[in-house]
Formats: sequence, structure tokens, C-alpha cells
Amino acid sequence: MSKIGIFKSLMSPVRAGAMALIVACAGIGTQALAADDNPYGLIDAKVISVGTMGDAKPYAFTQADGTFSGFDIEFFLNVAERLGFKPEQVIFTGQEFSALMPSIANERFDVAVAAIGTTEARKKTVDFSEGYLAGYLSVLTADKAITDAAGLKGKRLGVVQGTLQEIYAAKNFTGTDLVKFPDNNSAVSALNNGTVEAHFLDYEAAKEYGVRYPDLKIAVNIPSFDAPAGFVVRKGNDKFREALNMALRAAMQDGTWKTLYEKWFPGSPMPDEYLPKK
Ligand code: SNW
Repeated sequence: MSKIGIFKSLMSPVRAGAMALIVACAGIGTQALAADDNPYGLIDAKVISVGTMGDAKPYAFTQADGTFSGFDIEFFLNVAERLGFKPEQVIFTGQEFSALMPSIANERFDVAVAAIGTTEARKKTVDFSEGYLAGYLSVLTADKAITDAAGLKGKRLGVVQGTLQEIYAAKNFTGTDLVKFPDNNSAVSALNNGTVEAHFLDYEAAKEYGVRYPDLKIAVNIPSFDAPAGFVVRKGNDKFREALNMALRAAMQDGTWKTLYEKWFPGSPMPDEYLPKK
């Protein structure tokens, strides 16, 4: 063995140990930093990545320039701002409804915002903020024979896959032929060309399509107050969920929620629980 060889064999364990120590310290350092820099466990600490929908106007929809707007979008932007995220730090991406909750579970988005009703079944795979909307599930049709749920017997009714409407219709509209669509626009196209006789969607969106296509009227309203819409986050991301809840409550207390609600849903009744408390 050469002198250099002995030197190497003596020194290497020490060096290896020192290296390990440095690596360990660096590891602890970055972890501590990461927790401080990214308290909400976001995919990218600097932005909130939001999954939403392009055709759920006035809740969430794409505008001509490709940006998103609607009650849910503006309400979420306001909530995010209270968490320190400027509008340009909130990135919205449109998805089919059925992809939204899986995309949260798979960490494709930090949060999903699209009038998503809170249910025990959904809570098995994702977590929900406190509620911020409660309303009706509505049947939209141009068929004068459909005036109530019984009138749907023997008719073809569109539902968007994965929605509460799909679940409700399958359970309660017996004798109705359910036709599943990926999104509202394709279902309303089918409604306008006669492929289906009615489409079942959220009340405000039904109302909006009725303005766009005046033959289409709301024929049935099913209360869905037991499934208020919330922001959907990854299971166990409690820091983010709790921060969203604090900001959401503040936005209700200072009247922001009311202002946005009256802007996007004029004439619709407002649940007291979302209004400022005296
Ligand atoms: O349960 C309702 C809630 O009461 C309020 O009216 C807003 O809509 C709901 O959350 C139901 N929304 C459907 C769902 O969660 C469809 C969502 C959508 O099409 N974007 O399945």
C-alpha cells in the first residue's frame, strides 16, 4: 500500500461522515425552508393552481379572451388575495367536471372551484372548505309536457357525468332515460337539436342558458341545500383548507360575498348564513 493509499483509507470514513453531516444539515435546512415558504402545501409555492370549468356560467366560465370569470372565480380570487396571492398568482385551468376531484387527489391542482357540492361520498377522496353557495338542481327544457319531475317519465334527460344531478336523477327520476355528457355545452347542444328532451344542471347555469336560448325554460327545481358548494382541496391539506376557511368567512363578514352574489346571481335569494353577522 502506498503512503497515498493509507492516507486515503484513513481519511475517507471521516470525509464520508463529514459529507453525510453536511448533507443531513442541508436536508433539514431545505425542509424547514420549504415549510416556511410553502405553508399551504401548494404544488408550486408561488401560485395557486385551480381546476375549474369553462361552461358553468355564471359560476365559472371562459371568456372570449380565454380567461375565466364568474361568481366562483371572483370569489376565489378575493379569498386568495386574503392569503397573499395576487390575481396573477392564481392560475385557472378548465376541466370536465368528472376530472376535477380526481385531479385534486392526484395533485394536478391545489384546489377545485366550480360550484362543487359537499357530500359525504365526495369527502372520501377529497376535503372541502366551508360552504359558500346553496341552491337548486334544475331541469331545463323546451318541452311543454315537462312541468314537474313526473313529466320526465319516458323522456331523455341529459346530465353531466359525475354531478349531483346524475346521482339524483338515477335515484329519483325512474323511467327517465339518462344521457350522460362530459360538459354542459355538449348537453345543451343535444337539447337544442332534439337528441335529449331536457338537461339537468345547476339552477343559475340553467337560468343563463335560458337567457341565451329563450325557448329553454326551467321546469323543475330540486333543493340541494344539504350539499353546499365548497372549495375542494387535497385530503389532509388542513393548513390550506383552514386558511381558505378563514378568508372565506372574512369575505362573507365584510360584505364581499354579498356584493359578488348580487352581481352574478341578481334576484336569487341569499342564505343568511353567508351574510355579514351583526
Ligand atoms: O349542491 C349545489 C349547491 O347547493 C349550489 O346550488 C351549487 O351547486 C351545487 O353544488 C351542485 N353542483 C353540481 C355538483 O356539485 C354540479 C357542479 C357543476 O356543474 N359545476 O355536482
